[in-house]
Amino acid sequence: MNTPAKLTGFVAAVAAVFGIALLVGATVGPVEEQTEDPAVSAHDAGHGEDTATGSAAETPAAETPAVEDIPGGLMTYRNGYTLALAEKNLESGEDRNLTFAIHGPDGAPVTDFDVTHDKELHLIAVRRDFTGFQHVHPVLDENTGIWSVDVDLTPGTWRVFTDFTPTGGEALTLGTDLAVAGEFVPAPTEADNRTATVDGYEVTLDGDLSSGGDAMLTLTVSKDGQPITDLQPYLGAYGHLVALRGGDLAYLHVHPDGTPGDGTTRPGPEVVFHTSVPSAGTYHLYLDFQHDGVVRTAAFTLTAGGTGEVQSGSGAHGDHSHSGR
Ligand SMILES: [Cu+2]
Repeated sequence: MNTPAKLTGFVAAVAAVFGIALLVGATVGPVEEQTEDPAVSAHDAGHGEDTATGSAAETPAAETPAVEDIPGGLMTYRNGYTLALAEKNLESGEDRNLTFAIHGPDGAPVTDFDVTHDKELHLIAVRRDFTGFQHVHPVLDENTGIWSVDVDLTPGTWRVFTDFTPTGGEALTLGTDLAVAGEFVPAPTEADNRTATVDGYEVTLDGDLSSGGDAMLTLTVSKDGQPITDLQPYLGAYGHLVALRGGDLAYLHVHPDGTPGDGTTRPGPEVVFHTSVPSAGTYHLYLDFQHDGVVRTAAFTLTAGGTGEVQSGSGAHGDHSHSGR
């Protein structure tokens, strides 16, 4: 047993790490005070091995820039969680089984999820030319962490989004590509479209998107010229809206205004949402609404004004796009 010598060596190692931390702090640390905290913890660390290891190891990690500003859906891996499809290819047509898992920070499939919008996980599949859309709710095998759901996809490349909150973690939207075999005919570029018709229902979209600003979007549902005033709740709201950016299919969070039964939110004909877009450009929006027991989807295309710049931390965005594949 040579504890004093061992401890001396350890303190030297901590001091070396501390020195590096100070250098890093001096180079990228935004304020002077930030170099003080590591100094205190590294100094204290000399008296106790366990806490020393943790403090020394965490000091450099604390300098890593955050990735919160990147829109959802662009990454397959984020915050330690990975979306893993069982197969990268799928046949076209009805009732094709899609199987996947969400791997957690420990590498194992996650089996505990919080319920958001009535479900533990929402799966949205969009063909990359925006001509196909599916919003389904896979079933989890709680023993294996394997999710499974039947989908109906046309030939082409699809983006698969999983929207979930791992228990004890933050809400995440992970995305990955899925190739569907068959004859693929790309859709022509679509102009802005604020009126959608589905199964005889007409849905109009009012409101504008603008880079960096909060937007209020009002969707109005009618059929045969008559406003629909008895929409049914779907996923805890009178509508569920998904917004995707053209080009990269960045997945934006959209919040419904009001909830059924709150005493003020009416079941149509208007359904109101709030969102904000990170840049100018084209956005594709999909509204799921329920009436007479059937969920239908209305699709829109909208161009957001603005400068075209990412609204905040543009330097960090550039850096992270490389690691975010
Ligand atoms: Cu859903």
